[in-house]
Amino acid sequence: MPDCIFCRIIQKKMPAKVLFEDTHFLAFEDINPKAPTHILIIPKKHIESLDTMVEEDEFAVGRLFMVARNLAREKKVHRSGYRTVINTGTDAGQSVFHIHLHLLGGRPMAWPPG
Ligand code: DGP
Repeated sequence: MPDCIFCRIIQKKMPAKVLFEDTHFLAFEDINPKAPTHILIIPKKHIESLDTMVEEDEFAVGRLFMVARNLAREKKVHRSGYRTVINTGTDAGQSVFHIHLHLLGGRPMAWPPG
């Protein structure tokens, strides 16, 4: 997707602080962190949102959580706890339409989210 910011990051046409990369996934620091640890984990396949995922995307979306678990351990927030969030659509505040899992940690968090 030429006009997708995250596709541009995948293609290295835009800089990002990359923390993990393999053939099909990428994780990088959020540009506007909401917690001491705030990482975005994305599939390299352009999937717009959870709402537009199809059955063949099931593994990719599940794998986002395994990458998040590993990064939470690397960042040492796994004992204190962390939050994983996928915003879907306007009401949820999704602003980039390339599915991404937020990994937030390093501070206590309120519930319910605003
Ligand atoms: P969401 O609101 O769930 O769609 O989250 C999008 C996140 O993406 C938001 O926390 C800010 C982050 N973001 C937007 N543009 C960029 C960028 O160019 N680089 C990085 N690293 N993060 C970005």
